[in-house]
Amino acid sequence: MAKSKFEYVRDFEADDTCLPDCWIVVRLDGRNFHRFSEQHEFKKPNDDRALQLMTRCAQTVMQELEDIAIAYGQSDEYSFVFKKKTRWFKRRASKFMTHVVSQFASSYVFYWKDYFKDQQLLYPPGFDGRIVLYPSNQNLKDYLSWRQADCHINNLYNTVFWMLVQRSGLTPVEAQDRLRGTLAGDKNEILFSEFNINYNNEPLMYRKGTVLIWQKVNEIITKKIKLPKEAEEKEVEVTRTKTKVVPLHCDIIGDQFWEEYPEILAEDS
Ligand code: DGT
Ligand code: MG
Ligand code: MG
Ligand code: MG
Ligand code: MG
Repeated sequence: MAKSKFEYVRDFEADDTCLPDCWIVVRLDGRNFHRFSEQHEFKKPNDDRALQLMTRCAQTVMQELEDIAIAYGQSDEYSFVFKKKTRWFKRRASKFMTHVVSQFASSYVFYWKDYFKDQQLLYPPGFDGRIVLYPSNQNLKDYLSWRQADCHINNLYNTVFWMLVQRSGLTPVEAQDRLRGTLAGDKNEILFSEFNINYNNEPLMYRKGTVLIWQKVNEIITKKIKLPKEAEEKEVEVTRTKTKVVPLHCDIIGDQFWEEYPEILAEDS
């Protein structure tokens, strides 16, 4: 094919191929969700609608894009882990990042009303994205552990903070002062002795965030078939095995999760 004299401008494009054999992680995060959550009256500290909408968007990303082995989300962020051996878009970093973030953002608007019902979406939300490569399985597990530990630390803090504000009538500054320098044990103790809350009984989705993995599920569907010798169509039940994106709210820091789902880190992924 004949090339135009302008063709040379292509050479100005930077090569952003991701290193081979590394896990490719894309993490996105809501832009200024401090304001967004206030304006849309998110329940504090955790709004089920908001968290479930985030997960719905992440499921869409996993279903629409290729080669995502696992995703992890909490608060206004989600991380997507692409398989080590993926050849999707020749491993170009910009393709991974922009496809993940744009698919997620459009899904957020598209599915908004399914979760927020009468609460109008007041302005178009945005998300930032970053990409990080992890060469070993241990690095990847440590990355995901880091995000889940972050979820735990923030959620414990926020749970006590909002109890002090909403139930004890402290101002946000007073609550902040009260919690300054406290350790996890102290916060658990405040929750228990002052509010009769055992932190371990708080919903798992709040404490652990959401893990998305692929799982085979059996579906029973009814099919209409026409037998050659019979005039009428007959309904029969057939079982189909489908691979679906399933949300879990479990610990991913310990070994148990990885032993239960060895296929996630399998060599050929
Ligand atoms: P950024 O990410 O630098 O653009 O700024 P923000 O404001 O998004 O900051 P970030 O991502 O560190 O913190 C997430 C914010 O989102 C934080 O202010 C709390 C809010 N948020 C996330 N999930 C919930 C929720 O379920 N309920 C409420 N009330 N707020 C939430
Ligand atoms: Mg931030
Ligand atoms: Mg944010
Ligand atoms: Mg965030
Ligand atoms: Mg195009």
